[in-house]
Amino acid sequence: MTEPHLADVPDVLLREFAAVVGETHVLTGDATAGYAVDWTGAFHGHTPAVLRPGSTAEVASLLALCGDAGVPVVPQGGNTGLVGGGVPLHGEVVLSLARLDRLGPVDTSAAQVTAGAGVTLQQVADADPALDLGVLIASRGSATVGGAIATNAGGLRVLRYGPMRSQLRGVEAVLSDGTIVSHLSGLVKDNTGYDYPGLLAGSEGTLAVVTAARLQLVPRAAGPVTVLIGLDSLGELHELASRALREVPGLLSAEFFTAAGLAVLAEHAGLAPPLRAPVYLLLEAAGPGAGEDLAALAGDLPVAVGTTAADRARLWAYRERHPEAAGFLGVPLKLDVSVPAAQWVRLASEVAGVLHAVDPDARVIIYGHVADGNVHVNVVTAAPADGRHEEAVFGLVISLGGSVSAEHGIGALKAPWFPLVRSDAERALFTRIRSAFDLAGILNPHVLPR
Ligand code: 2HG
Ligand code: ZN
Repeated sequence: MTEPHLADVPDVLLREFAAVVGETHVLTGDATAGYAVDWTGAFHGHTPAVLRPGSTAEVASLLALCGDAGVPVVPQGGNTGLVGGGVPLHGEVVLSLARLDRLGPVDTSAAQVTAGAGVTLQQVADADPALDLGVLIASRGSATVGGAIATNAGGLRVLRYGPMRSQLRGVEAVLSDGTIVSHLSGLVKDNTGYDYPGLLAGSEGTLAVVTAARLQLVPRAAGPVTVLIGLDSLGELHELASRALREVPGLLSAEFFTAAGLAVLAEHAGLAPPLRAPVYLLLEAAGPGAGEDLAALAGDLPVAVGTTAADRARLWAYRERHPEAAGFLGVPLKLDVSVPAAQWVRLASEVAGVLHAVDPDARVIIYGHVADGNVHVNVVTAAPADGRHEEAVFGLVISLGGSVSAEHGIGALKAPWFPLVRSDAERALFTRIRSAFDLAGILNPHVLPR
C-alpha cells in the first residue's frame, strides 16, 4: 500500500497550534500512533499532528487556523467507531475532543445534563442515581458524547429510547471557520427554526465539531430482569421477539446471537454457554410485572434468568462481548445492516450463504438488535478483501429493501456503496447542506462522499 499523503502542515502552523493549546497538546511523530488506527486494527492512517484542545474556544481557534490554511481535519472522540470515520486515513490532522470532559450538574427537574464532547457515555449514565442515559452501547466506557452524536450511536435500547439523536436537547458546535454555534437551554418545546442538533447527529464529523450537548436523561430502570432464551431457528427467534414487542410493556432490549459466535467466545474468552441452542434471544424488561411478562413469553423454552446486577451482567456478557468474537479469529470486516421487519429472517438466514458463495472459507458471525431489523455481520475473510464481501452482503440487503448502515455510519468503509442507498437528488442535497456548514471544506473530507 502506498503511504497516504500527509496534509501539508508547515512548522509555523504547528507553532500556531501550540500557541493555542500548549505544546504538550500538539502531538507529532510516534505519539500520534494510537490516534491513527481504530480498535479493531482494520483502519490504519497517518497524521502530521494530533491536536488536543481543552476548551470550546481552543477548538474554535484551531479550526480557524486549519480552515485558513486549508488543512483537512478528522474529529475524533473515543475512537470506538467501526467504519473508519474517525481515523486519519488520508493524512488529515486529528482533532481529539477527549479533553472536553466537563460534565455539568444534573438538572433533576428537567432530567437533563450538559456534557462536554469528551465525556464518556458511562459517565453520563452514572451522573445521577435515579436517572440514566437512554443510549447503552458496549463501548460506553470509552465512547464519548461527541462521537456518539456524530455517529448517531444506537445500541442496546433503541427500541425503547431511540438512538443518540433522540436524546439531544441541544448542542454546542464549532464550524470550520471557527464560528461557535450554541443552543443548550434544553427546552422541550422550542419551535424556532432548523433543528441543527438533529442534523449534526449522524453527520460523521462532516458538518461541524460538536463540543458539548444538552442530553435528555431517562428514569433508571426499576427492577430490570434479563432473560436469555434458547431457540431452534431464526424464524422462531424473530417471532418471539415480535411477540415481546407487543406483549411486554416494559421491554428495553431484544438482542440476538447464534451458537457460532458463542462458541468463539467460549473458546477464547472463557464464556461457558448457560444453555445450548442454535440461536439465542436476550430480552430485558423493567417495571411492574416485567419478570412475569418475560416468564410467560418464554413458556417452556430453555431460559436463563438474571435479576441481580451480577447475574444480569453475566447474561449480557454473552451478547456484549460479541463485537470481540471475530477479532479472536483475525482482523474482522464489520458490516452493519438493516432490513424491514418482515425481511429480517431472510437476511439473518441467508447472509452467511451469500458470503460463502464468494469466499467459501470465510468465518461469519452474526448478532445484533433483532427488534430494529438490524444484523451485525462480522466476517473474517479468507479470500482477498477486494469488495466481494461487501457486494455480496449489500446486494442481499438492497434486494430486501434495507440499508447498508443501520447504526455505524458510512465512514470510509461504506463510501463506495453510498449511492446504493441514497439517490442522486439526495446526495446533491447533502452536498449543499455540507457546503453551508463546512465553509472551509476541511471537515472529514473523505467521509460521506460529496
Ligand atoms: C454492537 O451492537 C455494536 O455490539 C458493535 O454495534 C457491532 O462490532 C460490531 O459489529
Ligand atoms: Zn450494534
